[in-house]
Amino acid sequence: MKRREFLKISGALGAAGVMPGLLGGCTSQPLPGTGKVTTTPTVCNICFWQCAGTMYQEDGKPWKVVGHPDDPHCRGRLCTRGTGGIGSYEDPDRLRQPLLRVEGADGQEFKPVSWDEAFDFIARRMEAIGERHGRDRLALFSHGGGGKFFRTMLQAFGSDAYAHPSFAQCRGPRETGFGLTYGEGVGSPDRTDMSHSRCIVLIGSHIGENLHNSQVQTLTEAIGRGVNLITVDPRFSVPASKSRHWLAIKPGTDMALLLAWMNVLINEERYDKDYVANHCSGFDELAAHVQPFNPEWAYLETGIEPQRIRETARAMAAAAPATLIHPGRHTTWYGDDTQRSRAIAILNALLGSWGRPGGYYYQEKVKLPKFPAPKPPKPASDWKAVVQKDFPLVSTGISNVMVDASIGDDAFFKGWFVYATNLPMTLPAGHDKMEQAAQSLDLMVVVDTMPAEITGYADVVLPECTYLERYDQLRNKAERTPTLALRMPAFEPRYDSKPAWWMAKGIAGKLGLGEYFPYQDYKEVLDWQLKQVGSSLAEMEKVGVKAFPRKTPVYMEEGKPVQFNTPSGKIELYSGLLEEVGQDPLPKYTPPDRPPEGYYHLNYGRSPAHTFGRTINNPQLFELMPENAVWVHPAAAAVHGVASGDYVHLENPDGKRSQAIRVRVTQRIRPDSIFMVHGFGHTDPRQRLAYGVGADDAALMHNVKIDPVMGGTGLRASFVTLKKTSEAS
Ligand SMILES: Nc1nc2c(c(=O)[nH]1)N[C@H]1C(S)=C(S)[C@@H](COP(=O)(O)OP(=O)(O)OC[C@H]3O[C@@H](n4cnc5c(=O)[nH]c(N)nc54)[C@H](O)[C@@H]3O)O[C@H]1N2
Ligand SMILES: Nc1nc2c(c(=O)[nH]1)N[C@H]1C(S)=C(S)[C@@H](COP(=O)(O)OP(=O)(O)OC[C@H]3O[C@@H](n4cnc5c(=O)[nH]c(N)nc54)[C@H](O)[C@@H]3O)O[C@H]1N2
Ligand code: SF4
Ligand SMILES: [Mo]
Repeated sequence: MKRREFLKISGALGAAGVMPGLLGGCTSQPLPGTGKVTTTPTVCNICFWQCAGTMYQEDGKPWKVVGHPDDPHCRGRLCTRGTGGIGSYEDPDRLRQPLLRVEGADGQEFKPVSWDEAFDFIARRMEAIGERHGRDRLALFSHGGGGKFFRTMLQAFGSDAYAHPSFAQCRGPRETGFGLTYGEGVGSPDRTDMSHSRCIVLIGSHIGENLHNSQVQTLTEAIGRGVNLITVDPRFSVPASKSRHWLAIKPGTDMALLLAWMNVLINEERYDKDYVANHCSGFDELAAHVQPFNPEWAYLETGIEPQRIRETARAMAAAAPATLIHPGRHTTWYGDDTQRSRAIAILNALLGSWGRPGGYYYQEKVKLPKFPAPKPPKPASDWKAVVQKDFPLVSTGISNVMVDASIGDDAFFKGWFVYATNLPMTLPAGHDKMEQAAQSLDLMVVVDTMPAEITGYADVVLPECTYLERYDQLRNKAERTPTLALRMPAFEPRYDSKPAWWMAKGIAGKLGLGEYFPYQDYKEVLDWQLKQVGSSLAEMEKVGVKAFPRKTPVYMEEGKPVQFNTPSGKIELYSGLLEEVGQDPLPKYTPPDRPPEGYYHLNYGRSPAHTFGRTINNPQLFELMPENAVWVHPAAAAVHGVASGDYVHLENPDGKRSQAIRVRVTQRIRPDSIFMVHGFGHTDPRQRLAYGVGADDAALMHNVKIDPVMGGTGLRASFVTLKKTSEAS
C-alpha cells in the first residue's frame, strides 16, 4: 500500500456556494459609491511585485481595489490581476478548515480538525523526527513573506533549511550571475532604470505579457519617448511588436548572440573605455576570449544575420551608457543560465550602464529594526550542508536539490513545511517528484489558501486567510525611493482560516518554543517597528504607504572610485570565483539540444490575466481567460493536420501526455517551437473552475538541465509533439 496516497479533498468538505460573478444573473444593486464607503490599505498578493493599494467597501461589501497613488510599485494603478484580487477572497472553493490525513473505512481521507488538534499532531511528529533523525531534518519550501514565520518556528526547533522555487526555478541564475560580476544582484523590484534608457534590449523578457506593474509602465514610457527597443525572442511577443528590431533567435542560442555582440563592441572599440579601465577587471582575458565569436559565426547558431548583429551592437553603443540590456527575471532556461546571465552582466559593463542613468540604478530600503526576540540555537546542519557541497557559490537553498534530498529511505529531510508554493506544477515533472517524496517523508504540512495540487500530498493542510483578511510584515523593498507599505485586514477571515504568523506561533507554543514569538498579536510587532522609524501603526493604517528620505546616491558619482563587493573590488569580467570552483571564468557557448523529428521546443510564458496557476480558479480572472491555447506555426499545423480551434494532446518523447489544449495557428511563433501560457491544466477537482481546463507545461518536462553553477532547473529544453483529439478541455 502507498504510504501516502494523493488525496482530493472530498466534496463534503469543500464549498457548496455559487461562484460570484459567474452565475450572477440580474440583481438590482445601488450605483457603486452611493452607499457607506470605507477604505483599508493593502498590499496586493496576486503576484510578487507587491503593489500597494486601497480596498474599498460599500455598506460592508467588497467594491473595488485600486492602486495607491504614492506607491512606486504601481504609481496609482493596479494591473488586471491585482484588480481581480477580490476574487481570491470570494472564491467559494477556498480551503475552509484545518484538515488531517486519516485512515478511513475506504482508505485514506482528510478529516476536518480543530486548529489545536492540527498543531498538536504537527508538534508530536516534529518531535518524533527530532528524536529519530535529528532536529535539523525539516525543510521549508515557500513563496512570499508568510514563509518567514514558519522559518522562525523551524529555526527555533533546530532546522534551518529553506528554499524558494522563485530562486531555483526563476531568478537564481540572474542573481548568481550578476552577483559574481558586480558583487550584488538585480533584486526585486528589478533595479532597471528604463525611464531614462535610450536603448533597451529584451532577451526573452516578455514585459507586457509579464505584467510586473511599474516595470511595464516604465517600458511604456520609454517606448513613448522613442527608445530604441531591441527584442530577442523566438516568438513575436508583445514587446517584439513594439520594437525597432525583433531578433527571432533560434531557441537556446542566446549565448552565441551575446558573445558576438561583445566581439563587435570590443573589436570596433565601441565599449566604454574609461568605465572599463576604472571599474572592471579581466578585460584583456575577455577581449581574447571573444575573438572567435564574430557575427558570421553567431549567424550559423542563432539564425540572426551578421549585419543585424552589427547594427544592433552599434545602436547599443550609440545610446550608452543609457542602454539597458535587461537582465530578465525567469532565467532558468537551458542549464547554462548563470553563464548567460553573466554574459548579460558583462555586456552591460562594456556599455558602462551599471550605476548610470538609463541602466541599473542603486536601490535603498528603510532600515527597519527587528522586533526583539531570542536568537535561535545553531542547527546541527543547515541548507548549506545539503546544497553547497555540489553548488558552493549559491547563496540560498535550492528547491529541486532539497526535494531530491527528501526522496528514499536514507534521505536527509524527513519533514516538510510548504507555504504558498504549488510544487507539483512549479517543479518540472513536479507531480512525479511529489509522489516520490510523499513516500519517504514522515511529515508534510501544507499552508495554502486553495485546494492546490500540493495539498493532495499533505498530512496536514492549514488554511491561510487571504491577503485581504490579514496583517503581514511591512513591505520594505529596496528601490529608488525607500517606502514602507502596510497590508491590513479589510475583512474578517472567512471560514476557519488564519494568518501565517498565528499558525507558526501556535505550533511553536505546542513545542514549548513560545518565547520565539514574544507577542500576542502581530499588530504589536508592526507598531513597535514603525515607532522605531518615526511612524506608527495608527499612521500607516491611515496613509498605507510612507516614503522615507534616501541616504545614498541613486547613481554612481562620476569620477569617484567605487568598491564593488567582489574579491577584486572591481566588476569581474573574468571570474576568479568561478575558476576556483572549476567553472568557466568567462562564459562559453554550448549549442542546445534540438527537437527530434516531428517534435517542437516546448516554450511557455505569461498572460496578463493570470499569475502562474494561482489565479486560474479566481472567478474574476477565470472569466477573462478560462483556458490556455497552444501556439502552432502554420507549417507545423499543416504537418499535423490541425487548425485553430482544434484540440490536441501534447506528448513528450517519453510518451507523457497533457490534457487536451486548444490550437491557435499563428505566424508569431517559429516553426520549430510551440508556445503556451503556464499555469493551466489543474488536476484537483476541488478547484472547480480551473480543474481540467487547458494543459500544464510542467508535467511535460523531461530533459531538465541542471545549472552547474547554481543548481537550478533549466526548463526550456523539453520537446513535445501534437496528437489531435476530439476531446475538448
Ligand atoms: N513549468 C513551469 N514552471 C515554472 C514556471 C513556468 O513558467 N513554467 N515559472 C517559474 C517561476 S518564474 C516561479 S516564480 C515559480 C512560482 O511558483 P510557486 O512558488 O509555486 O508560485 P505560485 O504558482 O504562485 O503558487 C502559489 C501557491 O500559493 C497559494 N497561495 C496564493 N496566495 C496565498 C496566500 O496568501 N497564502 C498562502 N498560504 N498560499 C497562497 C496558491 O493557492 C498556490 O497554491 O514557478 C516556476 N516554475
Ligand atoms: N501576468 C503575469 N506576469 C508575471 C507573472 C505571471 O505569472 N503573470 N510572473 C512573474 C514572474 S515570477 C516572473 S519570473 C516573470 C517572468 O517573465 P519573463 O522574465 O519575461 O519570462 P521568461 O519566461 O524568461 O520569458 C518568456 C519569453 O521568453 C521567450 N523565449 C523562449 N525561449 C527563448 C530563447 O531561447 N531565447 C530567447 N531570447 N527568448 C526565449 C518566450 O517566447 C517568451 O516571450 O513574470 C512575472 N510577471
Ligand atoms: S503587478 Fe499586478 S498582480 Fe502583481 S502585485 Fe501589482 S497589481 Fe498585484
Ligand atoms: Mo518568477
